[in-house]
Amino acid sequence: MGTATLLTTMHWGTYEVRAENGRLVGVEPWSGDPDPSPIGRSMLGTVQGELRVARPAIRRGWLEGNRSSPASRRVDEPFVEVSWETALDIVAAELQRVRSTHGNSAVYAGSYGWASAGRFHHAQGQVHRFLNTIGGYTGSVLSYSYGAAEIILPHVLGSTDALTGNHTTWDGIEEHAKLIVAFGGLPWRNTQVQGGGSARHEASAALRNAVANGARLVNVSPVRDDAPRGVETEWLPLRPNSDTAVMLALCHVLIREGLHDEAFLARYCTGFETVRAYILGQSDGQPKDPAWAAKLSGVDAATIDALARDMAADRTMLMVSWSLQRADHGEQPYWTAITLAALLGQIGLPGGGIGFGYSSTNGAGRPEMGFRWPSVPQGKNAVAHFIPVARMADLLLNPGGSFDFNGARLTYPDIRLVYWAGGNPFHHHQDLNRLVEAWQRPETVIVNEQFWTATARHADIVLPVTTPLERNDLAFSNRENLIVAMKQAIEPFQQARDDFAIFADLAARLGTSEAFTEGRGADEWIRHLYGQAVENANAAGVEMPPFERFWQDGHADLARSVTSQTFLGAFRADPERHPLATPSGRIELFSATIESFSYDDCPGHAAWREPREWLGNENLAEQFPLHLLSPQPADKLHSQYDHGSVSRASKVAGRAPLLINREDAAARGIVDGAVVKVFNERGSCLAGAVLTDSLIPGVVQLPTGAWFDPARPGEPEGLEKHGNPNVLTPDRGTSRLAQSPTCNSTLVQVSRFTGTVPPVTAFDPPATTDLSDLPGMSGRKGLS
Ligand SMILES: Nc1nc2c(c(=O)[nH]1)N[C@H]1C(S)=C(S)[C@@H](COP(=O)(O)OP(=O)(O)OC[C@H]3O[C@@H](n4cnc5c(=O)[nH]c(N)nc54)[C@H](O)[C@@H]3O)O[C@H]1N2
Ligand SMILES: Nc1nc2c(c(=O)[nH]1)N[C@H]1C(S)=C(S)[C@@H](COP(=O)(O)OP(=O)(O)OC[C@H]3O[C@@H](n4cnc5c(=O)[nH]c(N)nc54)[C@H](O)[C@@H]3O)O[C@H]1N2
Ligand SMILES: [Mo]
Repeated sequence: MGTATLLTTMHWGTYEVRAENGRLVGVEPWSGDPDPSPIGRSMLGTVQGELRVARPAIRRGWLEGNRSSPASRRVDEPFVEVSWETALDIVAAELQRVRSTHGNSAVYAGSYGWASAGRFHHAQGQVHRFLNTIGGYTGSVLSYSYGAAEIILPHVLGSTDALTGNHTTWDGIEEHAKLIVAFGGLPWRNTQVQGGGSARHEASAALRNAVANGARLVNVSPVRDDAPRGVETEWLPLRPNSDTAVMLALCHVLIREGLHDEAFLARYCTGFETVRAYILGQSDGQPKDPAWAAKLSGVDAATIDALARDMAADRTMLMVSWSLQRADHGEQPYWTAITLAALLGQIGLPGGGIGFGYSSTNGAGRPEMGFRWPSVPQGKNAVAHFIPVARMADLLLNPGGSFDFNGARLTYPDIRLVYWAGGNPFHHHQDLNRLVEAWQRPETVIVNEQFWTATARHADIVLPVTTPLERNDLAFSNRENLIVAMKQAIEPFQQARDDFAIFADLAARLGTSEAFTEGRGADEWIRHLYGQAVENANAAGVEMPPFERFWQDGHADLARSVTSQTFLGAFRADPERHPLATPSGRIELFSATIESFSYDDCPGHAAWREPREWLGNENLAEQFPLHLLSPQPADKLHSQYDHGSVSRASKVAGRAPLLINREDAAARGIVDGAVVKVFNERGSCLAGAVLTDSLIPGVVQLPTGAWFDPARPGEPEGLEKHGNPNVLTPDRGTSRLAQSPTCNSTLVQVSRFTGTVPPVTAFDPPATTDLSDLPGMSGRKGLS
C-alpha cells in the first residue's frame, strides 16, 4: 500500500493527511491556511479507533420485539451485529411496513445535522433524495443555528442576506468602520468552522486590520473572552438575554437627542412612527430609556448614553452573533438591532450598518463566489407535513397536536419510524431527558453513523458509514475559492459503507434504483456534479480546470468574480429599482403581516418581552440563581470527535469544563478543577469547574459537545455524567412566530459534587453480540 499524502477538507479546515500501509498517520494543516484550526488532529486515533461502528447492528430488544417498555431504547442496551444483507432487508421491510400501514408522513427524516464536508456524500442530501423516491417523509425547516433569524429577517429585510451570506465584506469594514459594536462578541473559537468546509481562515486578520486602521471594537457580552484573539477589544458586560433592552435604550437616546437619521428612515423604512411611540413610552407608558434598560441589563445609563452618541458620531458597524436569537423571544434582538441600525442610517454604506454572525463561522464577511455550487438533487417530497426543526420532541410526543408557526397553524403527524443520517439529536436537541422519553414513541429508529454516538446508541438499527477519508468527494464551499479533490486516503473501516451505497441498495430493494442513482455510481456522480459546477462557474465568468486536471492536482484556486460587497448597497443607491422583498419594499420597522398574526409573544414591531427564564425572573432565580450559557465548543465541532485528542485535552476531571466566576465558586466552596453538579428542574449533569473572572457573576458557561452520558444502573439516577448542557436547557420555541431553539435562556444551580464520582462511560463502545447469541430469533423478521 505504501505512503500517500492527500488533501482533504473538513468543516474546520483543509488538511494534508498521510496514510502509511493503510493506517492514518498524519494530519497537518494545508499550507495555504493563514490561521489553521487544531481540530483536524482529532481524526488521528479515532477514524480507525474502537468507537467506530464496525458492522450493521440491531438493538437486541428491538429484535426481540420489545418495543413497549418505557425505557427500552437506552444507551446501555446491547446490540446484535448482522450482515449487510440482513440489515438492509430489515430496513427495507420496515420502511415498507410503515409506509403501507400509516403512510409516508409516519416517517420522520428531518435528519438535522452537520454530517461531514463534501458535496456528494452529504448525508442529509442522500437520505432525503432516497426517501423522496419512495413517496417522501415528514421533514423539517429552519436550523438550530439561526431559526428565529430565518423567520424574522425576511419579514423585516426581505431576505436572510447578512445572516447566511451577502454580508458586507471585510474589506469595507477594515477600511471604513470606526466603531464596531458586537453583541454576543466575536469569539475566534467559532470562526474555525464553516459549513461545507474551510480553507483559508481570515476573520482574525480582518478584525486585526480593522482595529489597526483605527476602529474601536466593543464586545457586548456577559463574557469577556467573547473577543477575537490578539485584537484590542473593550468589554461591555451585560446580563444575558437583555440585549434587546439595551438596544431599545440606545434608540431612545438617538431619538431624544435628535441623532437619528430622519432622511434614511423616511426613504428606506416603514413604521418608524409606531416604533418611536413604543420607544418613547407613548404606546405603553414605559419609556425604553437608559434608566429602564439599566435595571434589566446591569449596564449603567451613562454608558448607554455615551455609546449611542459614539455610534451616531462616526461610521458604525453593528454585529450581532447568532447566539442572541437562540434564546427566549430570539426574534427581538435581531429586529431591534435592525431598528437601531436604521436609526443610525448607515445601512448600505461600506463599514456601516449591520450584519449577523461575523464570528459565528468563517464565512461571514468573505465575498460570495458569484454562482451556486451544485449539490445532490433531492427531488420532490410528496409529504406536505413538516415541523420547524426544534419542535422534534413535541412532534414525537403529540401526534395530532397543533401549534402556531409564522402565521400558520400546523399539525403534528403520527410518527412511527425515524431515520437519521448525519446528525446527532442527542447532542443538538434541548431538554434531553424529555427527548429520551419522546424517542420511545416511534416503533423503529434507524441511524446511519460513523461512531457510537448517543444517537446511535438510542437507535434500533445502526448502519456503519464511512468518513470522508474513506471515499472520494468534492469540497466546494460557499465563500471559499479553494476547491479540493477529496480523494480516498484509507480503506473503509471494517464494514462501513457510504450513505449513498446504503441508500442505493435500499432503493434497489424498494424498486426505485433508477430514480435514486440515475444509473450513476459515486465517482460518476462526482464527475457529474463537477460538470455542473463548471457550467455555473463559467456562466459567472469564473474558470475552472477540467475534471482530470483538477483531480490530478488535488485542488484548484479559483479567481473570484466578486471581491467586495456592501449589504443593501444597491437598495441604498436606488430603493425604487432595488426594493426589498418585503410587502412595502422597504425595511419594515413595523410589520403589518406580523401584527396580523396577533401573537402576544411577537408583536408587530421590535419590542422587549421578558424572557421566561433569565436572571430577571426573580422567583425562578431564587432557586436557580445562575444563567447558563452553552456556547459552541472551542476544541471540536459540536459533538464530532469529542473522543479525539483535541477535545479530550480540554476536559477537566474528564468532563466538559464549566466556567464559573470566582465569587460564585467561592460562595459554593468550589475550587478550580473540582467536579461540580449543575442542575435545574429539568436535569443535572457533572462538569469540571474552571474558575475565571472572564464572566460576570451570576453567569456560567458550559460548552456543548460532551457525548451524552446518562447514569447507568447503580449510579445516581437521572445524573448525566459528562457535562452535556442539553440536559439543562429548555425545549421551548422562541415564540409562536419562529418556534426556534432557546438554549441560551437557562437558569441553573451549581454545587460541589460530594460522594463517589461515577466514571465517564460515553466512550465505552456498547456491548455487541452476533445472531448466534439470540436463540430462537432466526426466522423472525426475515432474519437468516
Ligand atoms: N445547548 C445548546 N445546544 C445546541 C447549540 C447551542 O448553542 N447550545 N447549538 C445548536 C446548533 S447551532 C447546531 S448546528 C446543532 C449541531 O448539532 P449536530 O449537527 O447534530 O451535531 P454534530 O455533532 O455535528 O453531529 C453530526 C453527526 O453526523 C455524523 N457524521 C459525520 N459525517 C457523516 C456522514 O458522512 N454520514 C453520516 N451518516 N453521519 C455522519 C457525526 O459522526 C455526528 O455524530 O447543535 C445545536 N445544539
Ligand atoms: N469551534 C467551533 N466553532 C463553531 C461551532 C462548533 O461547534 N465549534 N459550531 C458552528 C455553528 S453550527 C454555529 S450555528 C455557530 C454559532 O455561532 P454563535 O451563535 O455566534 O456561537 P455561540 O458560541 O453559541 O455564542 C457566542 C457567544 O454569545 C454569547 N452569548 C450568549 N447569550 C448571550 C446573550 O444573551 N447576550 C449576549 N450579548 N451574548 C450572549 C456567549 O457568551 C457566547 O460565547 O458556531 C459555529 N462555529
Ligand atoms: Mo449551528
